[in-house]
Amino acid sequence: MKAMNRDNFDAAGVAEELIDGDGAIFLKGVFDKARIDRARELIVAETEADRETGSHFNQSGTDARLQRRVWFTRLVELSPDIARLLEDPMIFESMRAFLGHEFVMGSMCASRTMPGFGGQEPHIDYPYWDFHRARTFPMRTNASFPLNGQAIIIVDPFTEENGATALAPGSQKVLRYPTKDDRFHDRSIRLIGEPGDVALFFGAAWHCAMPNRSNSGRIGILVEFLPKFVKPIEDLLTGLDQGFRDSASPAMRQQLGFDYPWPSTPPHPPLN
Ligand SMILES: O=C(O)CCC(=O)C(=O)O
Ligand SMILES: [Fe+2]
Repeated sequence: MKAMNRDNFDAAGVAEELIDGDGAIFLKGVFDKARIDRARELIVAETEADRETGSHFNQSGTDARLQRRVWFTRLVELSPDIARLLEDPMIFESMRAFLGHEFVMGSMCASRTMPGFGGQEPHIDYPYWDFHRARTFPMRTNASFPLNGQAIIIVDPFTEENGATALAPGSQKVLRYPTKDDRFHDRSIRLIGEPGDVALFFGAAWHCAMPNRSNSGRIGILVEFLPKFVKPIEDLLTGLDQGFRDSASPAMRQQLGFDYPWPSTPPHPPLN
């Protein structure tokens, strides 16, 4: 899998790799360790309790309790700086190139898989997450243009042992929900990375969180990006801290959907 850092970063190159290449790329050393450590401490404290926090693609009821999630408005309450990781220019410019200049964020959660977590089923992400019911999508829906971009901000080191995400390179090219016959585990690679690295991928690529066989948690911050016209899965605005909302930067306002409100009128006068 390809990787870039701030010195050789090229947004068009990222977008090309996501659609025509492996479907995934690593951005190395995006965030410094101190900033990630501060986020980590808050997320660890928040996920100590054994309760179900709305995870999905799990293979058993026990796993749902071992994949603990902290959702966007709560992350903002814990620390606006965690939400502001989304403003990083490498992530922002990559998604502008990939999903259009007015792309939005559809979901952001910290996900901590606990020791003993069994791993997710191989899947594709929203809006394709129920593509096993392909008939509920428009005819000829395919992956010739993207309706999703994913980021995993790595908080704990992602290792084979603790369940680093598995992903099948190139699988994004044929839009299909993976089945047992696809032998996902024979053809997947692992997203091994260090705190502060960011894995970007096209959610049409088959992937899943893997079993956590270590004796500590594995935290990643999972972000879903969407073109401006796709409905986000998470309610990002109800209960969102008013101060955060009022002081949001242009990059944050765009990602919260303020540049493309609903209900709406056409944003530009019709051409004569
Ligand atoms: O946590 C991971 O490694 C991947 C999570 C994921 O793919 C999902 O929840 O959709
Ligand atoms: Fe996923």
